[in-house]
Amino acid sequence: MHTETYRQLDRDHHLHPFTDFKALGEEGSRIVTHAEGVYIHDSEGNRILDAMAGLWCVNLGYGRQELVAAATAQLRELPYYNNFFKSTHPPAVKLAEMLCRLAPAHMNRVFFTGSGSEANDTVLRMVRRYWALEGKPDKQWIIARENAYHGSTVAGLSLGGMAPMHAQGGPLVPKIAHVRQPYWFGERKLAEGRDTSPETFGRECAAALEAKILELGEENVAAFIAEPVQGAGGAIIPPESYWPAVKEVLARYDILLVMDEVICGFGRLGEWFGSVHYDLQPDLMPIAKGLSSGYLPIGGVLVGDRVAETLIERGGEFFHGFTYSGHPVCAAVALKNLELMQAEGIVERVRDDVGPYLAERWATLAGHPLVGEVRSRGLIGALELIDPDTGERFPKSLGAGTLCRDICFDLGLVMRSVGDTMIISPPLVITRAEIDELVGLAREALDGTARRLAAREQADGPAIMIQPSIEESRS
Ligand code: PXG
Repeated sequence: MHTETYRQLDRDHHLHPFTDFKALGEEGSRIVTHAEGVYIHDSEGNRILDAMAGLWCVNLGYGRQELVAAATAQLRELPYYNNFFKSTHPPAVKLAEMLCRLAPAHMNRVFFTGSGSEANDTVLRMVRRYWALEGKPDKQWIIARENAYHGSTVAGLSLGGMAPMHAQGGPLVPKIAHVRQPYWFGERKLAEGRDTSPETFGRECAAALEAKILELGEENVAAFIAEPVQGAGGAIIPPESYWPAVKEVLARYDILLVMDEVICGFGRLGEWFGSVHYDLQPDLMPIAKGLSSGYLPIGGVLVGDRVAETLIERGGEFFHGFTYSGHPVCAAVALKNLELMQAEGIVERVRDDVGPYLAERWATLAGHPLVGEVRSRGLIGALELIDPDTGERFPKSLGAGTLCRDICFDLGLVMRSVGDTMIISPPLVITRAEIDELVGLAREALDGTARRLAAREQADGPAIMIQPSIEESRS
């Protein structure tokens, strides 16, 4: 079919996730047809470096025939059976065992789901159930963070802290509170215009968590949920003081720690889990995305011994599960994905080789006049766009981030914008040469963005009204 035919059918029949349906209908979709390694290809013949690994998930890169073979073999053997009613199948069992081997030593159980959102629904059910079984049914409050993303189901949306999402989804799940995020550049430096050090700010954010626990009453608080590094919120890498200070706070109170590893899990930060990178011992870890390198949908919750033992010994039946919990084909692909990551030393490669290399190359963008801050950790990176004349954000109406994102696409690079924060999260198999290409394209895109913004300002205000982007519906 021709590109225009696809566009027309897409416009007529397809409602896209996180999309202004009308605006996209007018603009038309990009049709991605195939992919290999770190590159995607579209129906108009463009080859584009996918510096987002799809949606933070294609960790092993595109086109891995071993994953295709694992799926095909499993489809032939047993395309579907469930894990309900005292049944299971080899792929689910083998994947569970392997995951628990890779997870921190105190995590020896996994509950499978079909996605990260379902994983966080499971988290919500599990933590409240845990405390009820412990004889503390009042411990129901879950503390999350502002601007967090934990998924799009009602529980995921409620745990998340994105105000525009909350405005559409209510009423939300009760007894979820949000505390401030450790986003020094956006919150402290720009929004508040103060220059407290990142380390002080990190400790202040941990103190805000403690204040919230005291306000709600420890006897009413079930858990704190957070990502090691906030992904969708804008690749927010907390100040070094943040996690140690949060650990100190949590040690004073009896509440569970849930680390959302949907993005940071499976090598993104140079360890199997972001929690290991930050030396955290969570009670629960929701996982998805990189678990199967995105080849098939699968997620889950890794459960620490403390919670698992209570659920097993005292819980009776847990009335929760999904038709596709531990789907055999998804599980077979996830297992093969983890085996390949292990055999090829992908996690160590991120930690010792491409992670430090990206950090070094990415940091060279700091000198660009549009860039107010550069940060990276493992294979996550961000650039904060600012107006060089004021050192502040550009007026929202200029849509600087969206403009930069669109210029990236035209140059052959997928780089996301979250407001005016540009973010990357490339496949973990990216080579040094491809990192050079990525950084070169990002620099070109920044130059192009600067030129276009200057032209607009000269034309006395925004000449072109920019369509609200998918990303901006969240920021
Ligand atoms: N937790 C985190 C930390 C996530 O990033 C989810 C849970 C939900 O997972 P599912 O599989 O239900 O989507 C996510 C998902 C983006 C973007 O544009 C990010 C996600 C999903 C879609 C888009 O950054 N993260």
